[in-house]
Amino acid sequence: MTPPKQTYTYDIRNSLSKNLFRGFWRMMTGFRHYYFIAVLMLAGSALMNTSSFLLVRHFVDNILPTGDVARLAPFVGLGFVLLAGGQGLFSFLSGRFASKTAEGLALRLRDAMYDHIQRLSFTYHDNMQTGELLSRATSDLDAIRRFFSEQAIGVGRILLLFTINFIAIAFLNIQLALISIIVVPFIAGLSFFFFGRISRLYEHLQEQEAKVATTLQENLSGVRVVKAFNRQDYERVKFDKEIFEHYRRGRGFLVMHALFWPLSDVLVFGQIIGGYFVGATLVINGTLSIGSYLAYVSLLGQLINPMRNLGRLIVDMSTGVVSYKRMMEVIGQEQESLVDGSHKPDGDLHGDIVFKDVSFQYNADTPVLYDVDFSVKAGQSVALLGSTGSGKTSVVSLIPRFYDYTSGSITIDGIELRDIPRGYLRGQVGVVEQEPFLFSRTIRDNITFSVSREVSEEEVIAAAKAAAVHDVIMTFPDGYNTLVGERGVTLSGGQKQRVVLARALLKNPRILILDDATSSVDSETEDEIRQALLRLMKGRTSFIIAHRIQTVMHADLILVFDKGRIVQRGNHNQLMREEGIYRQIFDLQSRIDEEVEKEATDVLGLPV
Ligand code: M5T
Ligand code: MG
Repeated sequence: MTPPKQTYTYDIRNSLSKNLFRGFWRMMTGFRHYYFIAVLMLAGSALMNTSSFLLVRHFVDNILPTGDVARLAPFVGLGFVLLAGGQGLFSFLSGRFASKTAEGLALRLRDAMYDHIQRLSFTYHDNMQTGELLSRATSDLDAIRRFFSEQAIGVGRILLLFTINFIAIAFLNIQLALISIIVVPFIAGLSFFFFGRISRLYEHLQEQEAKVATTLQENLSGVRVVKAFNRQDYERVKFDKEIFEHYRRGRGFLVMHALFWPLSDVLVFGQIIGGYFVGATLVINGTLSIGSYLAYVSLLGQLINPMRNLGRLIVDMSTGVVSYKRMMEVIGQEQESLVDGSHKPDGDLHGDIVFKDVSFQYNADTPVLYDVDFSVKAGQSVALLGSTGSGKTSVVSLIPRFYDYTSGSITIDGIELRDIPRGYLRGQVGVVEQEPFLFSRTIRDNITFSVSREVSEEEVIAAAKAAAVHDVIMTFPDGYNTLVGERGVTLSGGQKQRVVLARALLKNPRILILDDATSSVDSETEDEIRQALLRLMKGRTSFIIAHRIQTVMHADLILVFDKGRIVQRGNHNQLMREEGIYRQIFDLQSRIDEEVEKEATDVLGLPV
């Protein structure tokens, strides 16, 4: 079954409002009429219910005294049956429409929330913990669903019951009606008092819930490290601490609930007994008929019992309100626009890239790149070399606008990067990230992830061959249909890297970024990949980050980074003639290679 279309056209940010009522009202867009029908049906059901008590009165006061009971009783009986049947039908319909509203809203909210989260900026995700987002997208969202399915409709129901039954009692005796609602302001006051307290406690509880989720999530994704270092006990203590705090806060929350209920019950029962008493007095005085009293006894229950629930509902609503606020904190975050920028080139980019005095920082106080300055012509390759933490990844992550540079200028084909819409730009750039990530889907799905069109088998195989991974895949029993990840075969580090490389190559981008893409691949395979890349890279601009000289030496331009600055630039031959880091690295690596070679021939007698 395909989801309803309105799920996709709904913009969750419209529900953003400082005013809670307005927020909830906006959230109900598209569902208001169902909700309205649900309330209308409720009114029908309540009317039927109340009428049956009035029928009791009619029977006792008007029919019993005539002595004609035998003839009229069947009609009265039929009346009761019809009223009960009608009440049941209306209440069923009301429930149906209420759940349609609540579940429909929840479906749409979940979808919109997920979509919103995946459109937030890299910076936001860098700073937000996954568990925190998880708890907002699950448990907070569920509280909002309950708000609509139980609380909002419940309040409507109670207000209706209250009004209808109050009118019915007033019809019997106005004095009695007024006496019957003395307790209402007290219950309202009590609810209000508890509402504030309980919502604060619930907010603390949800904060802790997010912490527990974060701890659990991190622990699970790091389970290998935990086991490798035998730190299960340490992790358990850490988790225990969080979960105990959760227990403590949950208990406080429930105690407050538990305190509220008996207090409101005392008020409610006091009111009911007082009402019975006053009613009985009126009967004795002769102001109220027996039939009216009988009807009153039932109606009073219908009037006051819901008040008891109202208090409960108002208190429960605090959870919906807190969750709404927590969700809106995420919704209020600016999405990263994919269509901003005034310059969307027609067709593909050419690939001339110029960095001019580019500086960049992730956080306000720690600059990462200083005055990065270089240019590359379309179709050329640039290699970035440098010690760890020197800023190589940061430089290349500016190109697809994962982050925006702080000062200076970057242009592609003469257009300032900031003016090129992110969506278009990312369509032109293929990235192999430093830490390869595969989804737990089939290998084919992972490779074809980079393009949204239908892809032929030949294309997939060509990409896999270029990444030197086709033969490996063919050794798996399920070939390209092999499941990656949690269950199924988990790939080795080098295999994973090559699948990720195939994914980027299949996209056939104008600009290719390979961040340490062959670090877990042996030199022989790397050679193979390099040959394939040389063919593929023709006419594309490429950025290659690597630690091995052999990987970078063929690049048209080699940039050597140190502490966020370019300290050397040129091609291999130029750099070899200079004193500097490049030659040091070259000497070091060739010395190691020689030693290995020597060892192999001398000690093991192996030919190299
Ligand atoms: C350069 C800092 C990092 C380092 C500097 C990715 C990232 C990095 N940094 C942040 O503050 N936040 C981040 O999200 O930036 O880091 P790099 O560009 O990743 O360095 P590299 O790619 O040259 O290193 P390596 O180890 O990949 O060779 O100070 O703390
Ligand atoms: Mg890096």
